[in-house]
Amino acid sequence: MQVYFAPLACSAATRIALYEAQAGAEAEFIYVDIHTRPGERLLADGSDFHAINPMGQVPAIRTRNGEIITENPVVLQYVADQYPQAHLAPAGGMERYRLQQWLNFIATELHKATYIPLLDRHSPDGAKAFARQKLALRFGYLSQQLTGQDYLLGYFTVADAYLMTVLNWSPYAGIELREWPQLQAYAQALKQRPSVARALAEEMAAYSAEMSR
Ligand SMILES: N[C@@H](CCC(=O)N[C@@H](CS)C(=O)NCC(=O)O)C(=O)O
Repeated sequence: MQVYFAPLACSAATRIALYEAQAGAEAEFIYVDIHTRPGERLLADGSDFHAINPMGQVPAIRTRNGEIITENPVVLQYVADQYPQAHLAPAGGMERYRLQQWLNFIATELHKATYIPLLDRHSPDGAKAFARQKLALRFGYLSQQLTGQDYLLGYFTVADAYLMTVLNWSPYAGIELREWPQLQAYAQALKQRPSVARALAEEMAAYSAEMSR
């Protein structure tokens, strides 16, 4: 499997999932520059990533059969399904819908509606205020879900890989996680998990290298 990623972007969730499944060595991680050349999406060989994902967004994966899959909730479920022994996603039934519920919540309500306007240097103050005003309801709901259990579904799944990736942006988005003790405790505990610690350390090193170029 090839994984198109950008350092510290939402594609880090795929790296966490692969490390959790002890399958990092089976994946080829391909760097996409989404940070340093606005408007362009170049690969290291100078080719245009839009030819792979017309949206120019990470993550994208190429399966062993050559299929390209995009959209984080789908990419993560694909990875989970490749390594069923790692139990990164329920196989089916209501539990699978619960996983999809959380993946979509993270993608739409947190990642896109809340964090992106706060992270993007070009988003206007009005957009930032609009996003910030959404935070309390969303983080309150998450805190409730994480009260009395360590993971969104009660055990580690790809939804936790995605949530951790997004919460990790909090300092850069001006979000004080300490105002939500359950979320802060969740993030602190997950950062100790070997797959998460390794993935985030590697992503941070790649980000620092990118910024120093
Ligand atoms: N809908 C996409 C969004 C992915 C996305 O926003 N990726 C960001 C990185 S976290 C990106 O590639 N941004 C560059 C861009 O939007 O041009 C998904 O769920 O995978």
